[in-house]
Amino acid sequence: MSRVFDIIEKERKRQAENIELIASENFCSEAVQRAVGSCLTNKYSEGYPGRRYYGGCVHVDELEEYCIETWQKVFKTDYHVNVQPHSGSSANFAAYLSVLKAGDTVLSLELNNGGHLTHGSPVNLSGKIFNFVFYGVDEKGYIDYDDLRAKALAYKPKLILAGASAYPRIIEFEKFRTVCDEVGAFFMVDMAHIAGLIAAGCHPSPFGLADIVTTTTHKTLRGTRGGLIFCKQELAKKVDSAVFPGTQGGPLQHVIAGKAITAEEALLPEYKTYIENVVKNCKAMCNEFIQMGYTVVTGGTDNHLFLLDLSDKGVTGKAVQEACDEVGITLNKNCVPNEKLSPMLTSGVRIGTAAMTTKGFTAEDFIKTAHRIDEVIRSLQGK
Ligand code: DSN
Repeated sequence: MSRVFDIIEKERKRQAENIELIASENFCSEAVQRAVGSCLTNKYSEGYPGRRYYGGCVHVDELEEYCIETWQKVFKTDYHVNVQPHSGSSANFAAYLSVLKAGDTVLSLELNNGGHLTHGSPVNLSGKIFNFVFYGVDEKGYIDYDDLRAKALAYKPKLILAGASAYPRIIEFEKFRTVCDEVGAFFMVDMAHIAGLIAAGCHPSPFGLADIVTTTTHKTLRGTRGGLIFCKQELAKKVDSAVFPGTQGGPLQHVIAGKAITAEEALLPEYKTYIENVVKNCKAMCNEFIQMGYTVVTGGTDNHLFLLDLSDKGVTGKAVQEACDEVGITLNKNCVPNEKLSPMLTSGVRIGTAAMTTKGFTAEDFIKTAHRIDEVIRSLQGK
């Protein structure tokens, strides 16, 4: 047997035994894994259903159309859907290319304040091709909507982007739409982190407000790794051609099958209960840290994650991440607003409850884990 299967087995065991608190991770179902590991991986199908560059696409055409319809049901939308992006990053690039030209100005949330690498970081292609400018967060860590409007009026961006990788609060999409209308900008939402909450009705929806919505399918949506783009019907052709042939070649039909099953699962009543528990558990764990005297960015959470600001604890995010790894708790270091340390060290950690809620953790389990992390942090303070 290949050595690869030994490695997979070691990772399976790690996932089974560790407490997984990385806010962007989850455990997808056996059905999703079976679809992604299926014979569909053998099929080339460049193009779109009914318009392929290869023969033998009758079954993948049916699959891709079914996947599209099922995602429209999940978000109760008639937006056009492109299910081919290989990842969230690919989805974002195609979305940008559908409405922007090189050098155009885009307004987004900065990486250090909770944004994402593909939202214009200078080390990412997005920041090299487009002229990204940034809005910030206020002193508590909430999106500063006055700053958003001021920057929009000052820079006249062609596109304004809402969405974050490390933002614990509700994002007020209507406020973004109002600013976009005021300056004539396209409105794009990258809902990757909160897509599951939106699907379950636990976060306001961007559909009907945003021109383009991108997401991954593996975070709170709990599916296979991959990306999706939704857009208003008038942008459908532009988005499709930005994905293929603009930025990708052949779609991954085995992954599209996994995305279709992810959508089916998100339509089940038990998925809504799951997401409600994710949010309830997150509040319980976050409140326990507050009770223990920790500084939490924005003072709490409305979603599936929260950020501990450790600047007043004399430990770095990196040290806490590494010490937690040693006791079987997986989380990640994270910048906090107005970060003073480098992204390799950071003053904070990000904690999410989506994955362990899938494993059946209750609020009490998360509270116990908060105390375990506190012990780890206190042991570091003595060093
Ligand atoms: N890198 C992911 C996260 O951890 O939030 C987002 O793509």
